[in-house]
Amino acid sequence: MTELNDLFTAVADMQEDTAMELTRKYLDKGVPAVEVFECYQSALEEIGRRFEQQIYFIPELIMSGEMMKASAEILKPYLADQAKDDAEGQKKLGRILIATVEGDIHDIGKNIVSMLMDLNGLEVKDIGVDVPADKIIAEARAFGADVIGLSGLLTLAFDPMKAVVEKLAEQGLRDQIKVLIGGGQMDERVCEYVGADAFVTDAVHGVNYVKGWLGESVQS
Ligand code: B12
Repeated sequence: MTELNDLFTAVADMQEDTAMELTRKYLDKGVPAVEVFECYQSALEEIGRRFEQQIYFIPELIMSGEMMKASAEILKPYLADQAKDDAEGQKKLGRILIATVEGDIHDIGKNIVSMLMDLNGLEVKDIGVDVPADKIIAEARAFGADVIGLSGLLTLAFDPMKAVVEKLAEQGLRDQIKVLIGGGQMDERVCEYVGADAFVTDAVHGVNYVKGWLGESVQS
């Protein structure tokens, strides 16, 4: 990833035009889209750190979101090409319902996860952001979901995630539906607290978990 240092700097320093130019340049040169994407993700982590240090404020967070969205548009066809070979000709592996939990409106990561799940042969229903637990469960039932994927970037997202798992259990659905939680703050302890089946901090591992659960071999 050393090669992508200039892209990292452009994103972290909010130089959107340079960032988009470099994104196109690296993709044209054949750098895998996943690597370019990972560079964005670490630059956004740096932006988050600068926000915590009060070097950046809300406008920068908003701008970083816009940059990530613009880059996702450029990356999408390349990511699609990479996943096409795997998924082509296969019937859908299973169904995943995806939502950002109540109180949290971050959706860039969630949208990327939805896109990657779809590209990898899953049937995806993405029901948006700030979704209450009851709605998530009702939608999962109606959709016949095998997996519920919950996104949350805020510490405040832990309790709403836990509520989904508890309500699934109350309704006797916990054994039928796997729960995968994702977001930068997720770790073993949060996973245990929430009662989820697994946690991830990036989309690619999320796809691998789901494929593993639904009978495909897991790759790292
Ligand atoms: C952009 C951004 C925003 C944008 C979001 C725009 C949008 N449409 O999403 C805006 C400006 C709206 C925003 C608002 C706020 N934000 Co904000 N935001 C960020 C920032 C800089 C980047 C997030 C991002 O998009 N990353 C890029 C994507 C690709 O990465 P990702 O989201 O982590 O997703 C990946 C993985 O986590 C995983 N994943 C995510 N979800 C899922 C789900 C599943 C099922 C799976 C499998 C995987 C998965 O896969 C994704 C792809 O690999 C982060 C910093 C950070 N490093 O996360 C802060 C951050 C999340 N925000 C933060 C805060 C505090 C806020 C605000 C409270 C600020 C305020 N005072 O108003 C509000 C909260 C609003 C709300 N109620 O939700 C804090 C949270 C701290 C905490 N402990 O709770 C962070 C960490 C910044 C910081 N370091 O302080 N924010």
